[in-house]
Amino acid sequence: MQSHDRFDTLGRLEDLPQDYRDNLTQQNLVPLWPSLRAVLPPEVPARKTQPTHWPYATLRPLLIQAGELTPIEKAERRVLVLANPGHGLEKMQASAAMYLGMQLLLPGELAPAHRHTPNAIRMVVEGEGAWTLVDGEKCPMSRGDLILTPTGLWHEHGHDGDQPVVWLDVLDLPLVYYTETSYHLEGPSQSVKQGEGVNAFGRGGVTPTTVFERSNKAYPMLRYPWAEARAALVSIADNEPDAECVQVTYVNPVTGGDVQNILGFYALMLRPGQSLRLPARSPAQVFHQIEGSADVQIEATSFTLAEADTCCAPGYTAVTLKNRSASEPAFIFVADEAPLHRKLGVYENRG
Ligand code: 1HN
Repeated sequence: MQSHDRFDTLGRLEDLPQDYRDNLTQQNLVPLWPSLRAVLPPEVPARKTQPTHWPYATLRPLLIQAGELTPIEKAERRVLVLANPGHGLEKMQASAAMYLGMQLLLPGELAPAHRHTPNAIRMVVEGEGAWTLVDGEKCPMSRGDLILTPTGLWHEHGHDGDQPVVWLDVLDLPLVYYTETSYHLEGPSQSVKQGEGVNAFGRGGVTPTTVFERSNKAYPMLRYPWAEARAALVSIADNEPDAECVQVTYVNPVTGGDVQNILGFYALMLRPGQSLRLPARSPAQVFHQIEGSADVQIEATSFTLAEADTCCAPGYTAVTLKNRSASEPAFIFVADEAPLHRKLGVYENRG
């Protein structure tokens, strides 16, 4: 009898005579049918990405210890990678396309100039006085600021303050590495140029007119101050008391599109006591608590995000976020793989 599940028991490798299998192997040939279900499972993709929580309270002392154990000259970038055990820690990935790391820069240190094919962003976690120089634009780093280091742009980090500075790096390294396009170049320290950046593009609704000579950069704005994103969220929440989701997307102010090609970045506000269910969509997501604390429910897994904590959720999974405070708003930075999924044509929202 034929039915819709007529292919449910496919032939196994062991069903084939050994000499036939040996002949295939010798010719670099592989039968598809024993592996077909593994690469094309029914309904929902196989995901190695596990819900994973990296509390800052336990990460921070280990990062400070890295500062004592390894001088910057021996590290170039002093980073502890937030690795998802579902992928294997050695793969250094949070999800299929996202890499996360917490980077420590101590007063007076310099992380030398380089550029590379993966796109990076920094989300500043703590400390004052550090800066990153991206494509000649000197970007001061304050808590909650988002700073872009898009593909191919020179960047280096320095620190003129007197306390440790820590930031979260989010890169599309796993994807770029998988496509065999990941490499870097070293270079001399870059000179500071008068940037346009936030001065030219930092006001919503207006951008500089382009008919006169302008630089026409692919990445016109590199630093997104937290004070501006926070103010936007608070004003949306005040203006739309019934809006369920108070969220902003970090965009390229000229195109209005995502700030980078592969990963998307957002800031989200939970009202006091609010519980917000994010629908099951194809991209994996990362949540980093900028202010306040929140309970995170990812199917059967739940975490409490304290300030500066980070967690990730696999794709095709609904996530519920709940502000633990009944009196203060909570603010969460979100990174996801939506731009990549849209470009690939595999983006889905399953509700
Ligand atoms: C990188 O260039 C930085 O510039 C940080 O701070 C982390 C992880 C992998 C590859 C390049 C940085 C990185 C990285």
